Amino acid sequence: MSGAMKLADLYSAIEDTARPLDVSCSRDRVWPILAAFGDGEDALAESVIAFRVATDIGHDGELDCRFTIPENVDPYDRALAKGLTEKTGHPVGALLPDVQGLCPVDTYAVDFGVVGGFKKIYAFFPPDDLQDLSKLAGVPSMPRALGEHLGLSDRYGLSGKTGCVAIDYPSRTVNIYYGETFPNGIERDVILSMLAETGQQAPSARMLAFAQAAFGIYITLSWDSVKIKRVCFAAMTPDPMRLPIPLDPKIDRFVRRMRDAGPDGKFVCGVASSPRGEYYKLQAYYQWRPWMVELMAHPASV
Ligand code: GPP
Ligand code: MG
Repeated sequence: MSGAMKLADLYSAIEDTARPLDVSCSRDRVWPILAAFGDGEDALAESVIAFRVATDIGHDGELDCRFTIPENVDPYDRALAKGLTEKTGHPVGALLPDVQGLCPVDTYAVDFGVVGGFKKIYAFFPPDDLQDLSKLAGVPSMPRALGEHLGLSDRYGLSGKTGCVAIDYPSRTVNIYYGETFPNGIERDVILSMLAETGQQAPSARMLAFAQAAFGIYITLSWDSVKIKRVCFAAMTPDPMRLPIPLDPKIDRFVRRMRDAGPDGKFVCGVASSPRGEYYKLQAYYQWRPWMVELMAHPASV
């Protein structure tokens, strides 16, 4: 793809994607977030950009947009400087600087809701230098839940393989993504015992079937509890319609649109267990760059 994509094109694409989802999109709200992470109209020309919807009630009426940012931008400094998030004494505010002090970061991405505004910063580690979970658990501002679950990660061979950390500022949660994990899918028994051992509800037959095709797992932690809040299984697919996922008419429209318009129909679908029950996530790439596959640790496709 050429570098011709301008911020204004991206803004139009967000509006066009939001409309059939009945998500209200305002330029005053969205533009400052796009403009915050790069200078000039071409700032995101080289970025990987994706749109995401989810099927749970908490995500209804929302469209999330996530994109990698230029190398010279520190995302948390920039988010503070542009007033996208407030300085805080909560450990969530110390986490990115702490991780940066300890681990090499290859690429950053940010996530925002068209309605809800700025949400997350993703720090991707180099694909050939995935990070030790025990090192991350030792980060002073990291939720304690990570340290509590090191044994579990060890048992599943996941400990030395953290590919990415995402920090959600308004929700005050952290996602830990395991990289280079299950290129051939995940065994049924592994899924069942992992969910049981992390205190999640038993999965539905549909979740279990979907999770077996997943290439990756990530967990969500908070500072409020030593329990793992969510466990999510992610699979890459050219066509989510093929997967056993219930899609309501709005999401169905989103998938069809992105399937026809997106770069070779690349989607990452996820199923998450959470305290409010299972839900599905559909992420469609709007602008793709081949190196994203490296950061995703060579995902298998279903
Ligand atoms: C999956 O988690 C998303 C990513 C690993 C990053 C995608 C980044 C790009 C630049 C495409 P999530 O953010 O959807 O998790 P959650 O459901 O907790 O928001
Ligand atoms: Mg997602």
